[in-house]
Amino acid sequence: YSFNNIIVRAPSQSVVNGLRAADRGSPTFEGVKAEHDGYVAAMKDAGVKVTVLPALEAFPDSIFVEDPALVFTEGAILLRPGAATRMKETAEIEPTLRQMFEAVLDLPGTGYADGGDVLTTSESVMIGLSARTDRAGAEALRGCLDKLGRKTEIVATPEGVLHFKTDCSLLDDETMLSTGRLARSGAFKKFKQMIIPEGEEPAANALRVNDVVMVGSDFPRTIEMLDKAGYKVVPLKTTEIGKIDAGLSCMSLRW
Ligand code: CIR
Repeated sequence: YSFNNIIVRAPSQSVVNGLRAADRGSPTFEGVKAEHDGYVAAMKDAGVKVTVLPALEAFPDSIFVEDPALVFTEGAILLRPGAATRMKETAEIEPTLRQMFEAVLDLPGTGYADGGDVLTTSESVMIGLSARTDRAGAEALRGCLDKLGRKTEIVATPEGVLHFKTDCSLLDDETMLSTGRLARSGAFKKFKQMIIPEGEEPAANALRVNDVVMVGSDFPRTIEMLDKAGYKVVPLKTTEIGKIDAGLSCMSLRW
C-alpha cells in the first residue's frame, strides 16, 4: 500500500452503459466524472504521481483500469479480462505500460483474469477465482508472478460477488478489511480481520494508499469503525460508480 505512481483513465460519456449485475439505474456521466476527479485529487494528496490516460468512448468500463493489467515496481502483466466487452481494453493500455515498465509480461494461454480479482499483500499475491477469472487464467497468472518473484495463492470468491476485491481490501500488512461472506471462506486466516458492518458490503472495496484509507462516503458505519481503529480515513463519493459495480480500487493501477 506504499505507492509512488498511479495510472487512471478519464471516464468516457459511454460510462453510463457500463456493465452491471443488477439494474439500480444508470450513473450519469457528470456524476462519474465528479467522483473520478475527487479520486484523482485524493491520490495527489496521498502523495502519488498521477498519469491520466484519455477517455475511450468504445469501452464504457475502461475507466476501471485495474482490470486489464497488473503492475508492480518490478514489472507489469497484461491480463485478459473475463467480460467480452472489456477484452480489448488490454491492447489500449499496453503502449503506456510498455513505456513505463521495463518488464511487461503477457498472460499466456486462453484463460481469463481480471485485476479486480488480484490482491497484493506483503506475503503473497492472492488470486480469487470468479466469473471473470477462471482456473486457467489464475494458473497462467501464477506463472507470470513466479517470473516476477512473487508467491501466489489461488482462492475462491463468494458466489454472486463480481471480483475478489469487491469484498476486501488490505488495511496494513497485518489487517484485512473484509465482508463477512468473504471472511467466512477462510482466505484471511493469517490476518487480523475487520468485518464490514452488515448492509455496507460495497464499502469493502476500500483503498489504502500510503498513510490514508480511502472509503466510500456512503458507508458511515465502516468509516466510524476504521476511524476508531486509528486509520486516517478519506471518505470519497462512489454512489455513481457503485451503480456499475465499481469501488475505489478499480479506478487505478498502483505501484
Ligand atoms: C465491470 O463489470 O467490469 C465494471 N462495470 C466494474 C468493474 C469494477 N472493477 C473492479 O472492481 N476492479
